[in-house]
Amino acid sequence: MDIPIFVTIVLLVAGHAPFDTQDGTTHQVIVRDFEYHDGTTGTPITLARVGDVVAFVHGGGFHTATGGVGSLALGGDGPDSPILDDEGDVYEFRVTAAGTYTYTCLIHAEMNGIIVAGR
Ligand SMILES: [Cu+2]
Repeated sequence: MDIPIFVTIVLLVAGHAPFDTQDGTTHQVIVRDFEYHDGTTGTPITLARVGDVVAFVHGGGFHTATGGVGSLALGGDGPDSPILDDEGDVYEFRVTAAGTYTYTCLIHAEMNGIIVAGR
C-alpha cells in the first residue's frame, strides 16, 4: 500500500473516530499475516494521544515495527522493536510527541502501518 492511499484512509478513519482516547490508553496492534492490525480501527492505522502506549503483539511469523527511514514522523521517534518471533512477544512504544509516525517491518517491506498521535 502506498502512502497516498494510507493518507486517504487516515483522513477517513480520523473523520469517524477523532482522537477520542484518554491519556495513558494502550492500543493493541496485532502483528500477523504480513499486516499490522489495530484492535480499534481494524486497520494498520492507530489513533493515539501523547502519553498513550502502542503495544505491538506477536501474532505469528517474524516481524518488526520500525519507524525512522522514510518516516513522516514529526517531533519524535517512531517505534523501533526487536524482531517479534515468539508467541507472547510484545513491544511497547510510548508516544511522547504529537505527529504521524509511519513504520514498517524490516523483514517484509510490504508491511506498513501508521500511528497518528494528537495532543
Ligand atoms: Cu514482517
